[in-house]
Amino acid sequence: VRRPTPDDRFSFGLWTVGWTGQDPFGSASRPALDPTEYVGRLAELGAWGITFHDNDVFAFDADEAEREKAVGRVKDAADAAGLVIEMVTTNTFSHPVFKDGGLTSNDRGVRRFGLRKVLRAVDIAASVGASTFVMWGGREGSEYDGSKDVHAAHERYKEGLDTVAGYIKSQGYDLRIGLEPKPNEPRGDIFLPTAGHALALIGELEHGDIVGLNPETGHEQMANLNYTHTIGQALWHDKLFHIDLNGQRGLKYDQDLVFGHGDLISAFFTVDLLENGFPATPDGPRYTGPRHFDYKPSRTEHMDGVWSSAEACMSTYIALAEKAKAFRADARVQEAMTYAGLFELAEPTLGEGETVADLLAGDDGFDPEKAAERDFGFVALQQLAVEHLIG
Ligand code: 3MF
Ligand code: MG
Ligand code: MG
Ligand code: MG
Repeated sequence: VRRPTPDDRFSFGLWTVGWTGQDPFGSASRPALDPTEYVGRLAELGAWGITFHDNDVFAFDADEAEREKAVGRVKDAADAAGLVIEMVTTNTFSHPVFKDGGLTSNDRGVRRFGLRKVLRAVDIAASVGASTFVMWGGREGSEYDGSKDVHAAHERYKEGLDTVAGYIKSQGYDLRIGLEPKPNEPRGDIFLPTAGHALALIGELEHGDIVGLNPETGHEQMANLNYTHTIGQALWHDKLFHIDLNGQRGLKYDQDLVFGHGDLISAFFTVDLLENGFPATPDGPRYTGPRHFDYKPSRTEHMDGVWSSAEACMSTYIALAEKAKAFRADARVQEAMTYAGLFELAEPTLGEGETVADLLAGDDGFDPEKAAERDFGFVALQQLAVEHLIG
């Protein structure tokens, strides 16, 4: 597999390679490096960009001068390494003040504090030239249904999101918000558990035009959903603003494995969709955003393993992109797709100018018994994908 280059637009959260291995059952297994060290190393590996939470670069209680200095250092390091800071986000989940949420806490004082923290992070995002502002409401939710007024919580979620989006517009920032759905963990149940829930909320917003999605592979899979379908539908809505690629094996805690180390066939079709469109527009694939990884280098690994796991995310993506190209270029695949009727689906069901009355008027000689005899050959098509995948 060829080496990644900035043209691939791979990016990493500082919290990914920066994860020290602390989990609910154990303490850190690796040292924490200075944020700037991760930047230089990621650039050497061929990454294009980085992303961070406010508190990945400065402490929760940092004052304004400390915040500015810390962000300036990371920005300088990114500039020196030739990396883009493509996305910034807010940590409204680690500090115990957010134990019942940031924008939807029952405590109004917490909500006002949370909103101020988010708005400050928006300023940081704009100042470092990010184009996406992600909002993952990790603590927005509950453990007990009796403890939360779900109606009011969504009113406050909408109020919070519209306040942030309205602020972005009023400041003239060139930023869009990407909501990140997740069904559970750390809350028993998190609001906006899936991309579909988030899309529905976006439809209710006053400033929904600049609010879209940042779906994560593992998060959708934790809800037993098909990630490729999720991003496919998000693209159809023109709402796929950003992605968090990683790996997950089944319905369990958020594993944040290396991309491809979960469901590999699903990862193949995710990359096929991102790279090859389906259908591509005349200008190329529909998704033009970063290829962003949100994974955790396993707790068992030394720092060397951290870097090789970051490389693994990129090289697996590149390998799958090459295989997906070869898959589509294969004449047998095109033939199997035609046989499967894949290209027929793009044709509108009603003819041009045809009314419902026209449709109801005649059966156009359609014979359901005959049509029921049709073979689609989907299994043969899937096997061609598997053959390309295992090559
Ligand atoms: C948690 C996540 C988050 C979000 C991040 C915003 C810590 O499961 O995925 O990572 O991605 O807060 O990008
Ligand atoms: Mg995850
Ligand atoms: Mg996650
Ligand atoms: Mg994520």
